[in-house]
Amino acid sequence: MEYSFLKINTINGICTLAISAPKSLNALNSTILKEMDDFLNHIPAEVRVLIITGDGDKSFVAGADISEMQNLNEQQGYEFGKLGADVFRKIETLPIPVIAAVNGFALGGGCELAMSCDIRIASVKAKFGQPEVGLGIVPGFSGTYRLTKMVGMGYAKEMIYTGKVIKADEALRIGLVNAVYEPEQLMDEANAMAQKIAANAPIAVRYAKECINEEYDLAAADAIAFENKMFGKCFATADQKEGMTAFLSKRAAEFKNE
Ligand code: CO8
Repeated sequence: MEYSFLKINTINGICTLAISAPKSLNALNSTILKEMDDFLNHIPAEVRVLIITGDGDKSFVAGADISEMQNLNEQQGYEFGKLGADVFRKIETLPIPVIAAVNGFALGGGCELAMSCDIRIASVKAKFGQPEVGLGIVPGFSGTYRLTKMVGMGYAKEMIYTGKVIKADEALRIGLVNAVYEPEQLMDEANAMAQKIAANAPIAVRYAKECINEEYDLAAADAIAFENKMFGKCFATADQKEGMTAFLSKRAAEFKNE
């Protein structure tokens, strides 16, 4: 599939996806969401980490496309919401880690996109918010769910009810992002983090992501049992033998994703 709104660049197993809709500050319309879905379905096996950012220097994603949503009826609104929610869930459960490099506005669906990624880092210019109630809708791409999990019910309710926009330092303070960098450093830092991840055993990283995601909504006993099962599965991989042999031999491990 040819992409009109996605810029993709893969170097040494690290793929960067930049959403590019300059006329609307990278707002997500249904074509972009379908392109993202297709892209996520066809990520090459050699990719170890995905970085998602916004094209240009002003916006990560300024939300879902308001002009597309303006005249939707209830059923169409449901379907548009589900399209975005399904794509974001695909990101959340992708078998590789996903880093959001938030370079500017991350509003509404943009904040929700960032929250579907495993890790968020931001430029000092980034701004986050869930302004949906000011448009007569609730956050529709799983924002009520993920923001509440991420920053706690009290702050999520304040952000969602007021629609207030917060700066990067406040996002850092409430735990919405892990780190804040100068704009020109952001992609270098995202790549450095991706390289650190990519140097580790790919199956172990994949299982760790699966553990964290699955265990999040489980009771303690079930969560611990799930991790125990995944821990055992690691010992069926060649990379576990390689990782431990390399350590004991005082050499660097050469993982083969096997
Ligand atoms: N949708 C469509 N167009 C947009 C959007 C958007 N979300 N955001 C910006 N644009 C367009 C503007 O209309 C403008 O177009 P034009 O040049 O043709 O007038 C262009 O981008 C540039 O924007 P501004 O002139 O407004 O730029 P400013 O620097 O003055 O302001 C802001 C930047 C603050 C980001 C401002 O554009 C803004 O407030 N945008 C809307 C932000 C917003 O409300 N986002 C949430 C949208 S709702 C949503 O995301 C719901 C997700 C769940 C959907 C569930 C489906 C049912």
